[in-house]
Amino acid sequence: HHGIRQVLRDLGIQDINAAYSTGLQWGGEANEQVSSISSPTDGKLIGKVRMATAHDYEQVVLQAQEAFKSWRLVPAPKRGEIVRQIGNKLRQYKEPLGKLVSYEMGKILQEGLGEVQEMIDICDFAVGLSRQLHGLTMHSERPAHRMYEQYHPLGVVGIISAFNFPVAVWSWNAMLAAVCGDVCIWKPSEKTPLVAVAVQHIIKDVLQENELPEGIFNLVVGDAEIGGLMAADERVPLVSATGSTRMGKKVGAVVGARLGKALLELGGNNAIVLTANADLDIAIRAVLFGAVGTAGQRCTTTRRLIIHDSIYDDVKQRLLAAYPKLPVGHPLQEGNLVGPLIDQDAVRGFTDALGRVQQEGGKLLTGGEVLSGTGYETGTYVQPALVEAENHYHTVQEETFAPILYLIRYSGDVQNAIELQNGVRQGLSSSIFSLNMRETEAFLAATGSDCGIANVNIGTSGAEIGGAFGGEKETGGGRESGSDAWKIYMRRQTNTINYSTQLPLAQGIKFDI
Ligand code: UN1
Repeated sequence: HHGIRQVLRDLGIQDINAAYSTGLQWGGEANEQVSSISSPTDGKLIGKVRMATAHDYEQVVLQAQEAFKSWRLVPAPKRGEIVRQIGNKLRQYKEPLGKLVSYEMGKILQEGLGEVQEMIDICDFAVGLSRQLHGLTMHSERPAHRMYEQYHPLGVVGIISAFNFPVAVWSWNAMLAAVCGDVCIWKPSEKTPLVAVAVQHIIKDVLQENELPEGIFNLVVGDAEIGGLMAADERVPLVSATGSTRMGKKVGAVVGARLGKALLELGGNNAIVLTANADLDIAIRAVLFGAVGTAGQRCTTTRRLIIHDSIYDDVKQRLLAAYPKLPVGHPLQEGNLVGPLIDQDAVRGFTDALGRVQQEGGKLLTGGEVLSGTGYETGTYVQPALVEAENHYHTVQEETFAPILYLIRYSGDVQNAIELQNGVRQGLSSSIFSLNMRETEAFLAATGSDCGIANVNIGTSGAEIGGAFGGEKETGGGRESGSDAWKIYMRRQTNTINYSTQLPLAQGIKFDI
């Protein structure tokens, strides 16, 4: 179907049913627990994967630790050279890999290709970074002393990734970790392991071509138990986890209890503020992409639209005109903009939330149907919903990973809109549409948006890789990808060197015997 067998062959996956579990072995082993992966787009079986056991996990950690011993000695720009080759291989495989992302996860092909592009871009970023892992030098308070800091590789980095960005978010972590001299163990979402297997194949080729151990990049396809082992494992100094706040609280607590480092990228409840001074022509386009793109399954999806009284009816009419026309259908078919939800559970989450919000007083304006009939046999396609609601409703306060957009009215000045925007437990992404600089600057000020990402005249989703990505409050506080996010993947060391014949003590302390 849609040539997916050919796609798998193009990716070098000859016999997916022979399956994979770890970075150690490619197929062959007797399978105890096998997971069948079918596409949310048409319900067809794509392949089966052997789930890793605790024993497999143990082997992978040992392999990773062994690889770290040599990888950390490779000069950082030489590590960058390996990442450059990975980026080139990804360019070569962009088309089939993007297709597989689209088919296994359900996002439209444009977004599948965009996801692979994000991987390529972070490779380029990491290559440049490999020559810029620098610390600062400080002036010592003591004569003939020098003080500086340096960054050393950290060790084994655990990466837990989510189904919605099944490969890109891993690459943000893995490519930075790699140039930093770390090795990583990747536990992809159980819902999207095949694309992870495909990526591991690509990586494996690069490592083999360079006679490097495969233990630099490891893959463990497993369930929450494997994630739990990783979180508790003192041999894994950093665990980077993307997913729900519920998952992050568990992982964060376990990592924290052993004083490990956790990089958490969790739920969002992202709002766009439309003030009376918004350019509605661009704003509506941003709202549509943010709210229904990826079928509402991005952590940066626009979930709340905070609209000024004076333009409320206009905005509502424009959205009401657009929503019923949204092309919902097979994501590999050109022209469709909204694919399926990942599975039946997600569909239940969507319909439950719509039921609950209406009980709380919300008004469903359009959409909300689970689609049926030709092309929709899987029961995973839904019509994106528009709901008039109030910010304090329990349902509005939660992140429902589905295309529901809550329209929320505000009056008075922009500070009232900011209060509503900040009035949720999550703090990932936010944006304001206004041509009035007093309003936009208020939104960006210390008393403005409390999110990790705050935009002006662009939407909440689709961040570039060059910036630090992540959010505050229940979003978990982690920052990944660009800017100086690399620092968490290294250990910082402060060095003070005395080249005098004396031993002066800091703080002027006299300690002479
Ligand atoms: C996610 O949904 O976990 O900003 C990541 C965006 C994408 C990344 C989303 N670049 O929407």
